Amino acid sequence: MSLHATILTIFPEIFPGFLGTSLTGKALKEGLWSYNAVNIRDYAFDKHGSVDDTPCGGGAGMIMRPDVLGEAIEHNHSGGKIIYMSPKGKPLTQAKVRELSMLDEVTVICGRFEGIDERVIEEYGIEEISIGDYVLTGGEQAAMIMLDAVIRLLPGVLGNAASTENESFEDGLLEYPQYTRPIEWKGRKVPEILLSGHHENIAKWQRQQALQITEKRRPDLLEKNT
Ligand code: 4H4
Repeated sequence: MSLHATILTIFPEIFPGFLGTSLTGKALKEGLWSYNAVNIRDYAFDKHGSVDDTPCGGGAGMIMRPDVLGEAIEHNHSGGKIIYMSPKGKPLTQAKVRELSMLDEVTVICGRFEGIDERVIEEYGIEEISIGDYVLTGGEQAAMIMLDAVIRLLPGVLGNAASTENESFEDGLLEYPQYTRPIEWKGRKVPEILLSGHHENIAKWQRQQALQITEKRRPDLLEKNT
């Protein structure tokens, strides 16, 4: 099973970007995922390639036109979920990443300016997703971050060495602290329990550490799991 991403953007040249390197780049070469970056400007109606206009009712910035974006969607979307990257969207979580990693195809709209005309979201039943409570210059950055997390979970990408069971969020908690050699570094030793070889006690310690870190840094995650 592989994932095909249709990416609607006014900067197709940004892709694959960092997704073309390391694990995601290897997966791209191996066909574990693929993408088609579509230039929304190719669907403009005028020779200037206009894709945006001023907001009705006033306000700063420009809004992506529904007629142009709609053409780009209708000529490139072949079924499946359509996602729009936006600060107004539902926060991206590992659960959502896992859900998206099960899809065969996904269309991702990268907003620019101050966003897109609301009627596009209504017309195509688009799901808005945010990667965080801040405003970027472009949705392309957000799309690449989301795709990175999704591609990482595709079968064959991480290989057998790495497992995702205990990583942050998979069990509803932040991950426990990790250590490696040297055993002592600047007078700081690796916790003895991790050198004991007693796997049951190590697992207990790691669970306790994960609960402690989560309670301190993200108590909201604990509330969600009660
Ligand atoms: C889109 C800015 C929508 C404002 C944008 C709006 C994010 C983010 C992002 C370029 C574009 C910005 N995308 N998570 N955070 N007016 N995208 O900042 O709808 O709020 O995903 S608006």
